[in-house]
Amino acid sequence: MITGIGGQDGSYLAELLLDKGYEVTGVVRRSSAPNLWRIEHLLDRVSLRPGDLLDQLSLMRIVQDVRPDEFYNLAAMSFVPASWDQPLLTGEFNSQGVTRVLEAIRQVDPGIRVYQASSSEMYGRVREVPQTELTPFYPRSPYGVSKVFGHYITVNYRESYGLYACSGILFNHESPRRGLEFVTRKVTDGVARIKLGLADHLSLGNLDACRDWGFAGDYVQAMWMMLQQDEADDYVIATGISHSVRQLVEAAFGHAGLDWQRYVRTDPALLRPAEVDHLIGDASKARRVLGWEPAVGFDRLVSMMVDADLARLGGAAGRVR
Ligand code: NAP
Ligand code: G4F
Repeated sequence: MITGIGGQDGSYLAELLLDKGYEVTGVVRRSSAPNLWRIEHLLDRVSLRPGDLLDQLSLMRIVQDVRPDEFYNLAAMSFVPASWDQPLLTGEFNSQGVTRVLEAIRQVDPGIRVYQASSSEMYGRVREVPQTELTPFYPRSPYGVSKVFGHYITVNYRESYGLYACSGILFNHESPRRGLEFVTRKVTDGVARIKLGLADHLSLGNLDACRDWGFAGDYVQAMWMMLQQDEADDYVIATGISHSVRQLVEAAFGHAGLDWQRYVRTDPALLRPAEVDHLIGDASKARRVLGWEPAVGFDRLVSMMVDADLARLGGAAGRVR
């Protein structure tokens, strides 16, 4: 069972589990216009159930009906800037939503294994470089704060009730299916638009921020591996290599044969009230215990995303012309 199956990670995880022969159920919240474009190619192979992290009864009912072996809680309000606009709702989804999931599992069938999608945003103003499972948290946004609660309530249900509950502390991971509001996809989409004559500039915020960017397809493998161990535990998942937004921009424009300095503008309105300056993860524990290794590096990730946006918009540009 996957909450957030229609999101970036949910779509890759559903593919991975189907390939392994799993029956996959996705939990999707009701919407007047369903947002299932990432899993359109899977719709005949997964079953979808209506449910919402805000609604305890819907979660209890789905868990009771389906009785999954593994529950991946990926649903969240995942865009950091939006968490300053809606801090209470962010907490309802990302903090209490996790408690609702854990409580549904505890009450219906405490034998269900559960994965919680925790985040490197919890490290915020980092206390240690690189960050490990033991590095103290110092979140810098309502999103980061909400994820710290989600992490600790997962640990707490494991320790209080013996649930097999894992918290994956994942560093940024991207793909052609990333939402257009996140910086990697905003850049690769912007590059494609400029290259195809659909735009003449790209506005960005802080170019100095550094992130440890990996490929989402690699990271969902780690989620699955965490639920296949003898004992539940928490793991950092990261590449161990960090790049600045400026380096991301150089790589993406360079891949399309463009000089980024001619097209990129900085807009102070895109700066955050409090920034996370530099994230870099140490995934030694995941390597040692799970045998997990990322396969896709930064340059291949960026070129894959630029190529995908060029292919997607190439048709649109042709139609516009
Ligand atoms: P995403 O693309 O934004 O997907 C989030 C999903 O959650 C969407 O399918 C969304 O459905 C669903 N959702 C939101 N609120 C919900 C609710 N109240 N009830 C049910 N479903 C709800 O995010 P992602 O990048 O795949 O990330 C997956 C998880 O990993 C998130 O928890 C995120 O915070 C965490 N994480 C991500 C990264 C990363 O770099 N991608 C790193 C660390 C942690 P709608 O279509 O209805 O909005
Ligand atoms: O791509 P971002 O919006 O991702 P951010 O804030 O690191 O959060 C993502 O990764 C987290 C894991 O660490 C997840 F938990 C979270 O759900 C999400 O997936 O921004 C990355 C960096 C920031 O420092 C931001 O200030 O890029 C900088 N940036 C510069 N210009 C920009 C922009 N970010 C966005 N979104 N848009 C810009 O124009």
